[in-house]
Parts: sequence; structure tokens; C-alpha cells
Amino acid sequence: RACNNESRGALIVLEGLDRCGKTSQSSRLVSYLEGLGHSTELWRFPDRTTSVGQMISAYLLNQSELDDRTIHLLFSANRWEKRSMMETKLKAGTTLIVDRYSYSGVAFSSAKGVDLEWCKAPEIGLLAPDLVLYLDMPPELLKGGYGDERYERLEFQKKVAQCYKILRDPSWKMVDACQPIEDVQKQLQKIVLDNVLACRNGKPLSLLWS
Ligand code: Z5A
Repeated sequence: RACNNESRGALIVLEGLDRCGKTSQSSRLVSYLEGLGHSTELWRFPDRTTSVGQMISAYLLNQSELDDRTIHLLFSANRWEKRSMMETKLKAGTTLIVDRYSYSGVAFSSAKGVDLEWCKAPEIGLLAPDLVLYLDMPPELLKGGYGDERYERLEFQKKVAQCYKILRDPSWKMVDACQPIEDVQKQLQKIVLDNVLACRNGKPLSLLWS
């Protein structure tokens, strides 16, 4: 169904360190919004299903080596290849709950020492989220059980936390992710519902990083 901006869906992004609860909270938010009758989809980046996504996945699994800027551009390309579908869905009235987005791209690459502005450049012109939910958790308290993927190390996560701090703007909603899963969800639900309604009422789409 073709819709104008007045009934568009919201672009809602969850960000945070490794294993802070993004995936659990994202899928619960989708169920919550669907239960209220809002058309909603769960998206995640990297999207490992595309051919670019498969290259990213091999890198994260330490099955391939890539220069830091090369992998950065692949993560960005993985968002660009989904951009037009994203816009179509939003304009058709579907809300997208997105588990990681451009902020992960910039935070993780700049944590490796790549210049922050250089990291932002390929992201310019992607759709800007209507809402960024940051699941805040001190790196030391992350839910243990670091896996074997690249980046899943405490020292590196501390650097990523610093980079997220630089990127954070006053519109981000910071939620204490150390609380029980249900309490985090309750807080997110209220923030998200307000945002979904604002988007339905005509809030225009905008672009990163303008
Ligand atoms: N990356 C990048 O470099 N550039 C980019 O552009 C993008 C990403 C997009 C892969 O991401 C890596 O790619 C990631 C960033 C980088 N590297 N790192 N680190 P990913 O999304 O595939 O992996 P992830 O972020 O590490 O996701 P995850 O392991 O799935 O974690 P999570 O989604 O934040 O957490 P969870 O799966 O919901 O929860 C983890 C466990 O804690 C689980 O057992 C839950 O049941 C439990 N949990 C959740 N919440 C709670 C609470 N509140 N209390 C107690 N237990 C809880």
C-alpha cells in the first residue's frame, strides 16, 4: 500500500556493546508493536544473508583478513544495499526495529584507530533513525561468555564504549541495560510507542549525517 509521510513507519535503532541485550530487546519490541497492531519488522546489521554480508561474516569469524578500511566500507555497503528497501518499507507504514546501524560502524572502526570523520563519510545519505536506543552497560558488566568472534574482547569493548560516547547526541535515549530484561523492555516500550505515533503523525524522514 502506498502511503504518504503521514502514515509512515518509524526507523528505530538499538545500539550498545557486545551482548548488552540488543537482540533480546529488539525481538520483544517487534512482538509488542505487532500486538498493538503496528506493522513491524526486525532488521539487523550486519545482514549476513547478502554476498557482502557473507564477506563480513567470514571476517568476524576470523576466517578472512581484511584491511580496517576495507571492512569498514563493506559494513557501510551492507547498509547501502538495504537502503532503498528500508525507505520503501517505512513509506508503506512498516516500523523497522534495527539491531545495530551506522553508529556501530563508526564506533567499531574508530575504536581500531581509523579517523572518526573518515568513518562517517560513507554513511552520509543513509536514512537517519527516528530514534536511537542505547543499551547502556559498563564493559566490565557485559553478560560474560564472550564468544570467539573478532571484537569480543573486554579491552576492545572499552574502546568502543568511548567511541560511542563521542558519537552520542542529546536525542539518544539511554537505557540502563543492567536491569532485569522485563524492566528494560518496559522502558523501551514507552519510548518506542511515542516515537511510532510521532512518525505516523507526519514527522519527516531525514538523512545521516546532516
Ligand atoms: N559491527 C561493526 O564493526 N560495524 C558495523 O557496521 C556493524 C557491526 C553493524 C557483529 O555484531 C559485530 O559486528 C559486532 C559489531 C560489529 N561485534 N561485536 N562486539 P552482532 O550484532 O552480530 O553481534 P553482537 O552485537 O555481539 O550481538 P549479540 O552477541 O547477539 O549481543 P546482544 O544482541 O547485545 O545481546 P543478546 O543476544 O540479546 O543477549 C546476550 C545474552 O544476555 C543472552 O543470553 C540473553 O538472554 C541475556 N540477556 C539479555 N538481556 C539481559 C538482561 N537484562 N539481564 C540478564 N540477561 C540478559
